[in-house]
Amino acid sequence: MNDVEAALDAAGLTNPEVRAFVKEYAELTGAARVEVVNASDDARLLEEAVEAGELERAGEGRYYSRSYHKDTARSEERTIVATNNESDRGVYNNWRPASEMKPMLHDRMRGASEGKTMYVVPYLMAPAGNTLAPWATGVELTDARTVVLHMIRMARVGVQFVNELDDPASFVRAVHVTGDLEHLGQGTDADQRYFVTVADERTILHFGSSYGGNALLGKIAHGLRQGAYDGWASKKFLAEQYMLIGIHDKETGKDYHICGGFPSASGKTNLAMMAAPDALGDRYHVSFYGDDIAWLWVDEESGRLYGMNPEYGVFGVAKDTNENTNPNALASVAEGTDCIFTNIAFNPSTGEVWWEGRTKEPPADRHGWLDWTGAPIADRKDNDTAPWAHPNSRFTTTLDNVPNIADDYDAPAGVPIDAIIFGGRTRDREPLIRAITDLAEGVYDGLTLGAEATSAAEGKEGVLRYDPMSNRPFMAYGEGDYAQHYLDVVGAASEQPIFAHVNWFQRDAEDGHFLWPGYRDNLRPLLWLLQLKNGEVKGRSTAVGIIPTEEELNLEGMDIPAADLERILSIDKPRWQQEMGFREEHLGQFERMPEAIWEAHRRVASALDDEA
Ligand code: GTP
Ligand code: SPV
Ligand code: MN
Repeated sequence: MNDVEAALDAAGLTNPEVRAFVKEYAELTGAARVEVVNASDDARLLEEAVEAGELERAGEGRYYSRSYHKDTARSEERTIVATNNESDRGVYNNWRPASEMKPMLHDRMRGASEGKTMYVVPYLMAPAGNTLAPWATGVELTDARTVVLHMIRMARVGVQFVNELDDPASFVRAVHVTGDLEHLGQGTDADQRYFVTVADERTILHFGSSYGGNALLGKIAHGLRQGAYDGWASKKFLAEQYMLIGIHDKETGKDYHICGGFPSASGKTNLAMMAAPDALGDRYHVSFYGDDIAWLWVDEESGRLYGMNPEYGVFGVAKDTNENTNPNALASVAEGTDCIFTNIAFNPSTGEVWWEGRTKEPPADRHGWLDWTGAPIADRKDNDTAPWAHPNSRFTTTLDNVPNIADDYDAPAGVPIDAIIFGGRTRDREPLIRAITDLAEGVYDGLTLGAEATSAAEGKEGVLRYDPMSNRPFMAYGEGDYAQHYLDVVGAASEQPIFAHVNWFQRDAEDGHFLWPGYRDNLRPLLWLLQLKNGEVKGRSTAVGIIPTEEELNLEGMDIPAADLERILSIDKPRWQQEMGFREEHLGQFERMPEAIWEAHRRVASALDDEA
């Protein structure tokens, strides 16, 4: 183990607490060697990964990786929040005692990295100098080089972040051990995987996957679960699965910032990368701050609610990304960006990539193409309709590759928040947008967000489930306590953000087509929301919020059938009344749900009954 000391010395990693942590887990996992990573190691590590066959070149400055075929998404039932206090048990956090989970994970990790390199990845989940930086520092230990390459893209990485800590012990200890992927019984009764955040010990122990949120521990495990727990324990902030955008109005010179939660694979990245529709582009510009995580706090100086994106990159869904839906996403993975694609279809002989929805039809010449499992497409039977790319296949690229990245995305201050929106994939009932001006009703609305399950998590597609604040898979403590903390943080702001519920996914009951074209046109309801907040439009009041009149919504340059428009701007009262019963059941599961939330529920229910 003297080699460990030597490696840490050579890398200039001086923090004694980090050194002790590295030594402890190098010993436990039996790793053959230790290597400290800085972002500047990226080019060399890419070369090594290509050499080792972990990545393939997909043209100039683009890379391709394939994950094990049973390791393609987060696994919610294998994900646990453990603490030393049972009152942290919630409905969704799969709470277990720390005293049970830590030894169990240590047993699984013991000797499991034998012969491998243990990479030491010090990271910061915040713009440097941000007021929440003390909660944002961590060290991920991982035995997978591709995980390191993803972490360099998704987080700010370098030894300076741990060497500079005021309190050398104040970093999140994150350990990722891949395990023997072919023998973990994924999805069976003998499943060996466990993804555990020991929240009150600020320790993350993930075993048995090298995919996405299971393995990039800065992102979901720290950025959401640990962040949420720390934000509550410190009473200082919220950590949410939110996108964060700026809207610049060139005519008035004003800047607005909107953040919002949509469940996994429900449109955050697409909204954040939005190019304004052609007809509105002369006046409005949308800038990207974040597409998956926002931390929110009240700024001491101004008293306003502020937000920032703790991440440094985008881990985006590939499916349906094309020139029409999301030109900025395509540009962010162009040649020369050093992006990494995972589990899409790949043609190693030409370096081309493809996924469902990239073009209307797959490449006509199937020669050389491999599907996401590596099987040649040309060998497929004619009636084989299996997708070429995995539905949860993704691209990973850094924020500075995103064409509409905000000028000040890296500034320590963060940005003031004007509006908070929630939206799920809901095929009926939810209108295009309904605005909510009352804090408790806004929080109530977030808590009753429902969506159809998506491919980002293992589960049944098309089944509606509640996903409070789009945080169901990331909930770190009890939902009632969470609701109270949300009310406290946002309620303390001097100027209240306006809330809204949006739905881009309402479908025609007969032929199933989307009633709203979505993507770039989603700017239109957001502009209406800002106008409403500014008192420039009035909307139409309903029991479930204020919705735009047809005249108020800017539809310039847009073609939408009148019947579809009418549907998405109306309230289906019987469906809503039925929904209120489901909500009562849903909220009733949670302990310590604040009375303010129940009052909001009763207000909406009785307003619905009163409505003509
Ligand atoms: P996570 O990274 O899993 O948290 O997902 P996300 O919320 O960022 O979702 P993303 O923007 O990647 O979109 C997921 C899928 O929804 C993609 O296949 C998109 O093409 C599709 N999508 C996004 N926005 C819209 C929209 O406005 N309308 C329709 N019909 N589909 C959309
Ligand atoms: C999500 O599933 O919400 C993601 C992808 O953002 S992952 O990082 O895998 O969790
Ligand atoms: Mn997400």
